[in-house]
Amino acid sequence: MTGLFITLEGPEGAGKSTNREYLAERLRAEGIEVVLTREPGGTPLAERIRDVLLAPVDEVMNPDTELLLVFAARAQHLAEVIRPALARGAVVLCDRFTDSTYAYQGGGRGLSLERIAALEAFVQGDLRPDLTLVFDLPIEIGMARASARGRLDRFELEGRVFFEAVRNAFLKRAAADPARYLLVDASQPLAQVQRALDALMPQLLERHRG
Ligand code: T5A
Repeated sequence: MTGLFITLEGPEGAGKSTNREYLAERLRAEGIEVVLTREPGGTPLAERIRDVLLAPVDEVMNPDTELLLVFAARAQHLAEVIRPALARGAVVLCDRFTDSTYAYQGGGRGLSLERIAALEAFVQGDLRPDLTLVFDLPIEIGMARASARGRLDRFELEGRVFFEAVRNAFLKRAAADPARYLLVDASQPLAQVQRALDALMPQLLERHRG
């Protein structure tokens, strides 16, 4: 048995958390150890960095500061949670990972993709997700779902141009590597989205068996 690293990505309110729980239930029913985690965050220290990243404050956060905080949290998360879980043979289901950095800090903020790639290599070495599910939907549907939850975080306060750039960055990454990415139409009713995940189960079980 081998560990399997699966990330769930997409714009705000796309259903990543909801579907992460669903996949976890399906995998656990097969007797597989599943580690559910998220970024930024996943450890007490990384969750403190998350609070800094998400809390709206008067001082504008410099985009480089934002980028470095995201990778600082990731370094902690990898060392404390992700690498040990994969070494035990668990399936790690992570709500957002480095594709979000390419989409938000690269696409949204306009930071250099080469700079992001350099930090990715520094923090992750050659570790990349085995599979990335990109939940895609029009911006207005995702924002309506996210807003229904109440107070908006620092990213959710951005405007339409920012979110279009984020969405396009995810789509571009998914199109460039179809072997690693699976695009899911997240604008469909939840039952239909979950049918697409059901269809993925045989492949996941086979890959986990190695
Ligand atoms: N960030 C993160 C960066 O900028 N750089 C990085 O490197 C990283 C890792 C994190 C923020 O940090 C930024 C990006 C983010 O802005 P977050 O809370 O993890 O924030 O991300 P959000 O996208 O804000 O999380 P959300 O909870 O809003 O979205 P989810 O998890 O995609 O959506 P979910 O599952 O909570 O669903 C939202 C609502 O929609 C319903 C659900 O029941 C729920 O009420 N829903 C559906 N309704 C109808 N049909 C469907 N198909 C539905 N699917 C879900």
